[in-house]
Amino acid sequence: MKTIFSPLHAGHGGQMELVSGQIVPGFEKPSRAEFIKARVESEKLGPILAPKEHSLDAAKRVHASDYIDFLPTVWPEWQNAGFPGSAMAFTWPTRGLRGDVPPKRIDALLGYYSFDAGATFVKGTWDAIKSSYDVGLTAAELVKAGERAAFALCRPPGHHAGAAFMGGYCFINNAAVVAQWYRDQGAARVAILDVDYHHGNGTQEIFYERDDVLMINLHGDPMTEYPFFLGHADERGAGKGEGFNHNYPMQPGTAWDKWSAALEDACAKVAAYAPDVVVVSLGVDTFEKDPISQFKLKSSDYPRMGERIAKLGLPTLFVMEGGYAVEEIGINAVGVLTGFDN
Ligand code: Q9C
Ligand code: ZN
Repeated sequence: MKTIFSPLHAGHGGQMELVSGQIVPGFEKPSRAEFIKARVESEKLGPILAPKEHSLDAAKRVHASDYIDFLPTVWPEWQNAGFPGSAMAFTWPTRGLRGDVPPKRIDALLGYYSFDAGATFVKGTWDAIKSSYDVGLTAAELVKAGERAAFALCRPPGHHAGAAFMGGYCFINNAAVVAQWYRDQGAARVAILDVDYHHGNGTQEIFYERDDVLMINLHGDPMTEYPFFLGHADERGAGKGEGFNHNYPMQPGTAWDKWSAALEDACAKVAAYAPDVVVVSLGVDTFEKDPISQFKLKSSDYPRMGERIAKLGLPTLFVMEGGYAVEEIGINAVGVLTGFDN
């Protein structure tokens, strides 16, 4: 299959993040995408193509317009304010505070438009976000034009970003953007299968009241795993969307036997839904050696994941999400894709 990749992701680098009370170098770093690209090449997965530029209209179909307009202003405003370091939120409008009045300071606005301190900006961040969005849409166009599958090598990832907030290394929700784009291009139904270790809270929020986009999430139980505040099994959709959201929270230590049983159930639901296209939020932080995750999948499990998804027999767009064991991230992510292609 073809891969879409942009070198502009690399400008989003050198961030710091808050872990266990310490500020440490960010896990979501540029080498992630470079290792995946190198593996696409060495495995001869297929051609690697540059993205086409797109307007932000497709982003505004799933995100609030003011949120999308805010993102390119962050780094210039942070610089105007004279703040040192990366642009990072520190105050959030939680229960009991006003979440409806945007303040007039850039550091406060970062809190208004986020749910954690995990989506930070440096000089090249906006260009990387925009390139990741272009990568997603360009890959989506390949599948619309008749390719059986395509790989959007997105960085930064997207699935924690909601309609009007960033967080968890995510800014624009690339998977949600392409799912909505397929609907707008005439697809009757789209299924999103999120296999990242973390619950795709942003994607769930965006489609929670809709029956035209099926959302299925396999992830660490939010009782003990990030993002903590969404992703329980009783979240099944609302209104028209009731019954079109499915969560499979799993315990720390989950290995392929249990994980693949959840995938089997998920695939049965996707097949029953009979979507025109499947969008896979492809995170490989389920890997046993992932430095921030607690599942125990092995490198040999990823091709089996790809094979099972291929068995659906549906046009499929893979959108890169998480995975932080950088030495093995290419082996694991591309393992899913070669497993799909075989
Ligand atoms: N102790 C994605 O995989 N918290 N985002 C890390 C480390 C944030 C993960 C804490 C994890 C975000 C796209
Ligand atoms: Zn993740």
